[in-house]
Amino acid sequence: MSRKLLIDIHTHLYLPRYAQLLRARSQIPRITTLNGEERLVILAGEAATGRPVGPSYWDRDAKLRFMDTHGIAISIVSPANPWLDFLPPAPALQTCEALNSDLEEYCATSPEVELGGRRRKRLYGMGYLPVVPGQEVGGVCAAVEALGKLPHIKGVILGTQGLGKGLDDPALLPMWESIAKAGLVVFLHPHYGMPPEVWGAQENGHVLPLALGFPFETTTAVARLILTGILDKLPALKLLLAHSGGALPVLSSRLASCIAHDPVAASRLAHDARYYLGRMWYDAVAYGPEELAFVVPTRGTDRLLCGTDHPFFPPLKGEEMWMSVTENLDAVENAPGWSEGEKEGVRGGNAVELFGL
Ligand code: 5CU
Repeated sequence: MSRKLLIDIHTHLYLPRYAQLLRARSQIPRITTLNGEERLVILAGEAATGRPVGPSYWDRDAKLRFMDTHGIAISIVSPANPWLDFLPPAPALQTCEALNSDLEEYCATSPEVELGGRRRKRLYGMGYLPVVPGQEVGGVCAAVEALGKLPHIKGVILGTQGLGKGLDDPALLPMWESIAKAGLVVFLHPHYGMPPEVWGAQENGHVLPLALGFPFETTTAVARLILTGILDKLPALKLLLAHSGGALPVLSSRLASCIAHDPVAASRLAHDARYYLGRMWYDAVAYGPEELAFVVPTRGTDRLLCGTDHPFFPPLKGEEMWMSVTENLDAVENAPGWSEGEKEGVRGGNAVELFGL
């Protein structure tokens, strides 16, 4: 494994206050107890027994140990799904403020590391937004403004439900404007996948919702967002896409061509769809060098950044090194035709640039 600078921009947590919230619930999302063991149940269609959950989700020392084991110098942590999506508007606002304050504290009191001759924290964060059905967009903008004042918060994590009508809802324009103004990175992340019935009756565990449902959700949400023309209106908006942008890199020319053949959609955009995809950033959580190569031709390696998806995908046999991490690092190492400098950028340099570390 490389000993060069490694920064993890896709790594999650449930803050202790959030875990408590899930423990108090009797419906999904929830943390329940089965035979004395805590279990996490968050996905639609997931068995009521869920999967094991423990300190790797909320304990900062566990996060730092994981980072040390895998040679990660700095992590930009983001709350794991489903964020505040299930709360009514007023509790979402209050909980958002409290959790973002917890997240700032979590990062501000983390150990330091030297980076380019300067001392840096090992943990920075991307915070919550109270984007839930029925919320006034003004409340969301106020949360963005508050986040922009927290010194260790570098962005926001955003799901796809919006205020109930998705991210292409015109009512969200003030939110995008305030995020761009605050200079925060938007980490777009899936949660809902596809309707459970598309996966059929055979029991396949989490395989299909995670392998296909998550990336398809991102693909659809981002295509819809592009089609609003938001990136023409807000050139400063920084969008970072989870799981290497889902299917978008491989569908980009098809999307561009379908738009070019549709007078209504085409008239809304100043550029070809590939231009907008080239304006976004992508995590390198694709698990294979060939798949990373799909992301690169139009995007360039300077828009790819390493991620682990910790604490999800733990090793089944408790191995110290997580396969979900080493597979992604090997993919960068073996990406066809990349120079050493480009690989170093993907491992850490591009994150320094994007997040202003
Ligand atoms: O394994 C999972 O369910 C997940 C999840 O919910 N969120 C995520 O980011 N990765 C894996």
